[in-house]
Amino acid sequence: LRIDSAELRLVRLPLLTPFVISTGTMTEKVFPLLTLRGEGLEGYGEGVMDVLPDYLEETQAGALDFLRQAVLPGLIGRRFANPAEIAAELAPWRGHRMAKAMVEMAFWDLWAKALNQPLSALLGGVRDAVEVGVSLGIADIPTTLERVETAVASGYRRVKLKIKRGHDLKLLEAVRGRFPDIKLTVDANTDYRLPDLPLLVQMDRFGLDYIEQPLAFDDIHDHAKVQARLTTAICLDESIRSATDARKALVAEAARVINIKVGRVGGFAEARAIHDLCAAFDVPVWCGGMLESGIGRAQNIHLASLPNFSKPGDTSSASRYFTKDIIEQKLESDNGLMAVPRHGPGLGVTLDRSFLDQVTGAREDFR
Ligand code: OSB
Ligand code: MG
Repeated sequence: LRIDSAELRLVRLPLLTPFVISTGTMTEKVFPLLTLRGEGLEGYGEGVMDVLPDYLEETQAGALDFLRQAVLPGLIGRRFANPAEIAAELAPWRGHRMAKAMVEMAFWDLWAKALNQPLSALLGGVRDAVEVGVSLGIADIPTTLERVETAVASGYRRVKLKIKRGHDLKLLEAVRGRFPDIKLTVDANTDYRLPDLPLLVQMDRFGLDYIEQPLAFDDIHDHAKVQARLTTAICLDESIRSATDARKALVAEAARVINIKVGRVGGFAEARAIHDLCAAFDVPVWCGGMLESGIGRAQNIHLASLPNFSKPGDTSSASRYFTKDIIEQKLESDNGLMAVPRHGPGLGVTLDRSFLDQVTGAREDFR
């Protein structure tokens, strides 16, 4: 499969509701979108790095510079037989997993289209639809209760509440008090430290399915200390960038659940390796999200069709985030189930090109 050309866009989509987490507030989703072309087909990869390094270290400026200087010009005119050959090309470079994921994911899409297969089939997916929940940003307690009510009424399979220091136990009292039976989780996005252990222990009484990423983004060791003292499972997100990280976390018993974001870990092959490793440890995984547009959402849904994605993911209806998406299909959940998109092979979605042009800030071509 020969790569004939590549195109890199920076896209901006306004968010319907500002999304607040412990590290900051997002009012629009800004993301790089890579297109790889070959055999008359196109493959797409959406990047999950933020403008500034507030989730992990990668930034859009750094990622775009890396792709344009080190990666994309060298791919044009070359042949790659399968995704592993592309991954081998990217492997020597340090870090930049989110940027590498864009290239790897776009190639998987292109390759799947060349083979006329749905991406999920090539990844080893076993489901036509995946279970999803919602991730609710930080808001005052009455607003949060309303949002939980709406999510539960829509049939979402789990509610995840963003928390931070000073916005945790009271929130949980209120939500658990009103909704005693829902599957409930929290995500701290790294806001706590080991001395907060007594507070984290108090969360055990709320019957949470897991506590996501309480401690530092680059920590595994201290999470093991906390996990040993909690009955509630710890779920790692930011701390797991690779199958090697996952192995260390599993061996250390730092987590009993892992959130896999394909865009965070460098692509589908690494995501699948983490998935398989967790299955071997009897640790369930679920598919996280980064407020992606339709391309990133399609990437997530295909991945989440693999067997060990046994907890509901974060890929809720696109209409919760945007008035209009860059794809022609509507990715909407039905009673907490999101169908794997099958409007053609690969990612199974098609771009709304005129709208994409409207929301594209900058575009670069490599040929
Ligand atoms: O930690 O999972 C996270 C969004 C931005 C950055 C980090 C996270 C999130 C979410 C949103 O939780 C998930 C989604 O709705 O896509
Ligand atoms: Mg998270």
